[in-house]
Amino acid sequence: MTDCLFCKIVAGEIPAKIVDDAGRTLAFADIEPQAPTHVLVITKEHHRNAAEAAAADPTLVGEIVTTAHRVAQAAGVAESGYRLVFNTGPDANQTVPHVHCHVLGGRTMTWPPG
Ligand code: DGP
Repeated sequence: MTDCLFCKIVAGEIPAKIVDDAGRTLAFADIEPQAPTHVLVITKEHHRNAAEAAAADPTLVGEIVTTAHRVAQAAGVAESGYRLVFNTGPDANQTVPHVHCHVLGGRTMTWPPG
């Protein structure tokens, strides 16, 4: 998708700190980190959100989660714990309409989220 920010990162047109590039997913550091570890895992193919990615290919969201866990392991937060977030739609404050999974770790999380 030509006007999609994350598609431009996939294409190398916008720089990002890539931390994992394997198969159909890409992981890069969030530009506005909310935790010591804050990485976004996306699909290289454009889907607007997790539900649409799952509808297109049920295995794809599993690949995102597998990548997210590998990212957490590499960051050293897999054992202490981490949070995965798929914001979907305006009430969830999804600001980039390309499926992305936030991987947050390195601090104690609170609940409920804001
Ligand atoms: P969400 O609110 O769930 O749509 O999260 C979008 C995230 O994307 C947000 O945490 C900030 C991040 N972000 C926005 N623009 C860029 C960018 O150009 N580069 C990177 N690395 N992250 C970005």
